[in-house]
Amino acid sequence: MASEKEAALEAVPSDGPTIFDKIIDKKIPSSVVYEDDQVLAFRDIAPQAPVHIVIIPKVKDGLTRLSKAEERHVEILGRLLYTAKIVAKQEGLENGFRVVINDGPDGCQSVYHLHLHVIGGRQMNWPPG
Ligand code: IU
Repeated sequence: MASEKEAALEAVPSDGPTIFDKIIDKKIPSSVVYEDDQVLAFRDIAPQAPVHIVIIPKVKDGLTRLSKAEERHVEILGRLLYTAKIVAKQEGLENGFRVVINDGPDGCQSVYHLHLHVIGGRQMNWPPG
């Protein structure tokens, strides 16, 4: 399996469907930890920490990456961030956690459907790699 960095560098930024559409449609299995009418949160298939959850909007609406965000996306962006808080609490991350959004090749984005990573359960470092 390619490393996350390799996958990101090989990924072609596009507006087309991604694997996350299949996860939303339950066409491929995922370990869902939270779901409502707007967002879905599931365990990352390649966790970088004891807790690693991916949060996505159910409707992409052009939001392939953060740099494509427009005014109409403000509400869903807030909803995604608030979901990070809900999920972190649910996972028992009382001592803190990290929220990450990778954007584009330099940001190491491999799936072009905007998503937040909630990472926790261990001491984080700074600066990130
Ligand atoms: P990135 O920010 O685009 O690099 O994050 C994509 C994440 O999606 C990455 O951490 C993958 O491990 C994760 N993922 C997944 O959870 N399930 C999948 O089927 C695929 C990727 I493909």
